[in-house]
Amino acid sequence: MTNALIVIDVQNGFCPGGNLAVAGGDRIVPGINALMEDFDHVILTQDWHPKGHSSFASSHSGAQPYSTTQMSYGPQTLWPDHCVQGTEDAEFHPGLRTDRARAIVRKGMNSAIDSYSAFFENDRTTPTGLDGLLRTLGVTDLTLVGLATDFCVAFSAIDAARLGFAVTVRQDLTGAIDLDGSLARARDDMAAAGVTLA
Ligand code: VGL
Ligand code: ZN
Repeated sequence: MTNALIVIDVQNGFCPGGNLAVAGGDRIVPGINALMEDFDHVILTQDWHPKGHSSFASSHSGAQPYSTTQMSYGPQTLWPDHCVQGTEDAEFHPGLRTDRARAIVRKGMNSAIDSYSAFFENDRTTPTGLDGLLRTLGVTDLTLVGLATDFCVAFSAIDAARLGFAVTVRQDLTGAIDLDGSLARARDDMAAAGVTLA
C-alpha cells in the first residue's frame, strides 16, 4: 500500500478574509500540517483562475454570485471573483506547510470550463494529469482534506473513487460553503461513490 494526502485548495481565497471565504477555513491548517507526516506523498491543489474566468458572476452581465447558469457542459454555479492567478487570494494560506508537497496541481485555468475536481474539469472529461502522477508513483490509497467539502473536496473524492483509489475524506479537516443544502448532498454523493467519511 502506498498512500497520498491530497490537500485541496487551502488558499487565502477560501479562508476568512478571502473572496470566497469558508467559515473557519483556516482552523484546519495545523491539523493538515501534522497529518502530512503520515503519508508517503503529499499533493497540494490550487484553484488558479485567469482574470474574467467563466465561473465568475462578474463575467456574465446581470448575474449575481451564487446563482446558477447553463454552460456547454451543464449547470454551473457562478462565484464571486476568487483565486485569480498571481493574486494574494490565490496564494496558499501562509500557515500551510508546502515543503512536503511532491506536486502542486493547479486547476480552473481554462477560462471556459470550471474545475472543482483535482482529476477532471467540470466537463468531467478533461484531465488534470493527477491520475497519471499518482499511478506512476504506485499510489493506491488517498486521504483528502481541505476546502471546500461540498465542492472541490467532494468532486475530487468521487472522481478518485471512480478511478479505483481507496478514498477517505477526513471531515474534521475540511470546511464547507454549504449553498442550498450542498453539504448534505455532497456527503450522500460521496458515500454512494464508496468514499469513507471519517
Ligand atoms: C471551489 C468554488 C469555486 C472549491 C473552487 O475549492 O471548493 N469552490 N472554486
Ligand atoms: Zn474556483
